[in-house]
Amino acid sequence: MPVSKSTGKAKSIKKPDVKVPIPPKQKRLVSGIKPTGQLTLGNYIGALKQFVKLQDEMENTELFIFIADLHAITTPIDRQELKKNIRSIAAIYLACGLNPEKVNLFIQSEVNEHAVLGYIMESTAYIGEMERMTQYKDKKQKQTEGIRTSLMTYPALMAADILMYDADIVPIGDDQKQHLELTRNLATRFNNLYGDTFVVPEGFFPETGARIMSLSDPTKKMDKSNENHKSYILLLDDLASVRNKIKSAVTDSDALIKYDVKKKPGISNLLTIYSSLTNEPVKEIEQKYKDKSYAVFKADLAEIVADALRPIQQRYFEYINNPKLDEILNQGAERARLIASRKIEKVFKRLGMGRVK
Ligand code: ATP
Ligand code: LTN
Repeated sequence: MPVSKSTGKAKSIKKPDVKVPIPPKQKRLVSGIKPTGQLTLGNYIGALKQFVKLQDEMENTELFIFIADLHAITTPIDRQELKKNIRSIAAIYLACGLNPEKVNLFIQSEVNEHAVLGYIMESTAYIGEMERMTQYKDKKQKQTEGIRTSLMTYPALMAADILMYDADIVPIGDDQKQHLELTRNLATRFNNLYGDTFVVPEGFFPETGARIMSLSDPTKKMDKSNENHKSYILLLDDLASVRNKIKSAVTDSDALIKYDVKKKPGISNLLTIYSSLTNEPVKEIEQKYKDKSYAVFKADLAEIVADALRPIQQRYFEYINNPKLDEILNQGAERARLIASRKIEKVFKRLGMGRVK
């Protein structure tokens, strides 16, 4: 600092009269996918495609996208399969167009703080809230014995995943709405109890395709954990079987190509897939196929799906055995750990835990 010759005191510098623009606060986007199986077309349309779009469209936003392997052990899973799924999903993320320059891509279990904050969220949530979760009730029904405690408490871990990074925005499919609402409640409750700590996040739901349905039972969600292989399309399915699955998708008997989820769930689901992959509005697709048969519509859709998957599959094989994939995951985990460790320190302080001052 300059010093006055006469008084020896520090001279204050007159600031130039120019307004320096304050840079907008960086936003954060967080989302994850469970490595419980190979990814489906539902995951692609409802999640991956949205991540890529958001990465390209959102300015001033840092993305945290992770493979939620801690969530994958809420139900039994073979260790070799889990290992394979984790790597495969990471490669698919990149193959679908996630750019590691813009996105922190990492594996959840490599950032220990997730489990710690998950426990703290369990200590913020009430049992009644957990028991009310629709996904828990559905999944519990599918198992007869050995239902794991974490199947019920898992929304607390999901809340931790989101709140850890002060996420402003969380892109998710329709089925995760209830979990996000719970996350918002837990953040607010914690803030009220212990002082402002967490950002209350907003969900982001795709306009079309938030819920792609099963091809064999269009009243149920297309789900990679389903036992019927014809009910879903995997992103890595060979293209001949992709075409077959589309062609044998369940539709009704009146051959009218019209969107009506209640009366015609099968064809409505196929229209949604068509519209999500081509960006054509459903109304225009209905018009285009006004006088055409289901068979013609399905044959065209089969090609559209195959065309969408072909480049993804090509890029997938470039990544899967490439050490570059590990570099990207290391880099992502490092950045995530930095933010997560700071957050946990703050949370411990708020709670009066340990010796943090
Ligand atoms: P599981 O069958 O093990 O419950 P899942 O596919 O429902 O798995 P994730 O793989 O964790 O769950 O889902 C990742 C993202 O993909 C979530 O945002 C979820 O909402 C979205 N998603 C999953 N299935 C569909 C679907 N059929 N339609 C649209 N989005 C989906
Ligand atoms: N619960 C989600 C996966 C998931 C997630 C998250 C999504 C785990 N943690 C955080 C968004 C943000 C699912 O089952 N699809």
